[in-house]
Formats: sequence, C-alpha cells, structure tokens
Amino acid sequence: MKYEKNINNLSLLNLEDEKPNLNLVVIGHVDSGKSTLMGHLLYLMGEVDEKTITKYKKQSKQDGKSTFHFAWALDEDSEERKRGVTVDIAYKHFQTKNKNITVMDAPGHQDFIPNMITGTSAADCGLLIVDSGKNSFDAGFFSGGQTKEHAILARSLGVKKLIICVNKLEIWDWSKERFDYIKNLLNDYLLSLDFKNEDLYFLPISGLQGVNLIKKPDDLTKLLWYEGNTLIELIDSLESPSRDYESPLRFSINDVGTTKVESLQGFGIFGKVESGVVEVDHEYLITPLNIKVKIRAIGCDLGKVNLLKAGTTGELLLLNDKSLPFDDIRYLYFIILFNYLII
Ligand SMILES: Nc1nc2c(ncn2[C@@H]2O[C@H](COP(=O)(O)OP(=O)(O)OP(=O)(O)O)[C@@H](O)[C@H]2O)c(=O)[nH]1
Ligand SMILES: [Mg+2]
Repeated sequence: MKYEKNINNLSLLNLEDEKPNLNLVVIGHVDSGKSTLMGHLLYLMGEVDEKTITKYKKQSKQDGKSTFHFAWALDEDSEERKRGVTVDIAYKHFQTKNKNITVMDAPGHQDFIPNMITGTSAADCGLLIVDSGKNSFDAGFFSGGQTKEHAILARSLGVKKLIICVNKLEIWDWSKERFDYIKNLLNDYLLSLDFKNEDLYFLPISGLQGVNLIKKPDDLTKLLWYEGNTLIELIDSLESPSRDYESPLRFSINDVGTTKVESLQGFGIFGKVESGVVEVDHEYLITPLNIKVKIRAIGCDLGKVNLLKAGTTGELLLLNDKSLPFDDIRYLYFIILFNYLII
C-alpha cells in the first residue's frame, strides 16, 4: 500500500508497543477548581516540582491570589494569573502505571467556550469538575451555568465517558449526604443526555487539599463511606480506545493560530490524529482546500517531536510559505496524505 511509505522506517510494532494513550479534557463551571485539581495531581505525580509550587505559593500570595498556586501550573499566562481565570487550553502530560495521559485543562468561563470545544473535540474521556459549594453548585447546575453546558457539548462532541469529581467536599466535612445529593442530580441529568450509567464515575474530592487524587485522606474516618477508586486508579483503569495506525493519515483540525507549544514559534494547526501517522518534513494535503503543505515541526504535550501517531493530539507547524491561505484553514477540516486522493 502506497501510504505505508509515509511511515518511513518506523516499525508499526514499536508504535503499538508503547503504553496506550488517553486524552482527558477537564471541564466544568468557572471556578469549580479544574486547574487547581490538575495542578495538584501533576505535582503529586512528580510532573511539577516542589520548588515551583513553593515559588507559586509565594507569588500568588503577593498578588492577592493565595489559593491559586496549583492552578498556576496550568494557568501560565500573566492575564490568566491576574484574573484567576483560565482563558486557553493548557496541555500537560503524565504517566500512570498503564497509560500515557494527555490532559487538556479547559476554561470554564462562558466567554471562552470555543477554547473548551477545541480541547473537548480531541478528548477520549472527560473529567467534569463540580463545585460542591451551595451557591457555586447552583450557579453551575440550575442557573444556566457551564456544568450543564459543558456536559451537553462533551456528549455532542463524541465524549462518552465522564469522571465526575464532586470537588471542594472538604467544605462539607466529606458529607455523604451532600455527595449523594449532587451525584443523584447529575446522574439523572447525564442519563438524559444519553450518557450510559456504566460510563459515569463519581468521586468525592478536594483538589486543593489533594484528597482522593492519588490517595484517600490521612484521616480515614472522613471517607469511610466511600469504597471506590482514587482519581488516579480510575484514570489508569479506563480502557483506551483502539487506535488505527495502519490506515492512511487522517488528522482532524480543531484549532488554528499561534503555536501553544513551548519552544516552537509560528502558525500551528492543532488537532488529533484519527488514523495513521504524521511526520515532520513530509508533505500532506489540507482538505477540502486541496492545498499541499509541508510540516516544519510537530509539538505535543511532551514538547517537540518528530511524529504523532493515531490517537494523539498535537500541533503541526507549517512551513512559513506566504502563499498559503492561512485564514482559510478551519475547524473540522482534515489533513491527509498528499498522494492518498490520487492513488
Ligand atoms: N475549598 C476549596 N477551594 C478550592 C478547591 N479547589 C480549588 N479551589 C479554589 O477555587 C478557586 C478556583 O480555582 P481554579 O482551579 O482556578 O478553578 P477553575 O475551574 O480552573 O477556573 P476556570 O478555569 O477559570 O474555569 C480558587 O480560589 C481555588 O483555590 C478545593 O478543593 N477546595
Ligand atoms: Mg482553570
């Protein structure tokens, strides 16, 4: 098959040998604690070091944002830090025992829904963070908030599995009653959106205190009623969708613009490899524009790489050719093998 030559001398066996990857999008109403929970998890998994968190603690306190130190691991832009609000998706990586995880931390604020859609379009599974606080929960669930809106978007963009973190539960002294109240309301609502019972997982959590992320609370009496997994056990146990490495490349475009990948500069096309492999220095076709492009560099949650394989998300940087109609490259367009259409 002609497209096989685009895989060069990479062995398909090697591609399949690695730990399977899972793309997780973190969604939920503004301020529900998405970035804090993810920042704390990355810290506990060793992806963010103690020194950095200590520095963020000091700086965020000086800026009057003293509980935002974990969120700053994902909110890296100065505007985000000043406002205490995530604006753009942050991409991070960590490994569990059995999986490579790409995390996409989405903004909750309704002004930034397009950025949330970008991340959700590339996700295999969603982490819906729900603030258990009385007013915050009501704002997200009952008053036209983003708990419901994000759930609807996730379902319509093809996310089938949701881990629902009932967050900030330490405020309720880990009350089972409060947890059950939120779980029952959300469960009924999510089933009405056509999520399946077996694809919904509910966890009591405190992202700020780091409880139930990778271990249960030190004082076990607090969560005696909860017999389920910690967040990391749950993520590790989820099945990764099967990936199609052997078919021709199909890269779905979710966003375009200035690159989000550190150490790269230029015009980036963000998306997900649905099938096959995309490689640096190879020529491809953007469809339906039918324009030929050469990939100058590739970035992903691991930084700069030479290829992306089926199931992974990342950014393709095009050769800076002034004749390219950058403004015409859109969400939902595809990048495919150059010679595929004419085989
Ligand atoms: N009490 C308590 N507060 C928390 C917890 N997690 C986060 N917070 C606080 O909630 C506020 C918002 O946290 P973020 O992590 O920025 O929330 P977010 O969901 O990422 O916000 P957006 O991305 O802007 O939608 C901050 O003041 C956090 O300190 C928690 O587990 N318990
Ligand atoms: Mg955030």
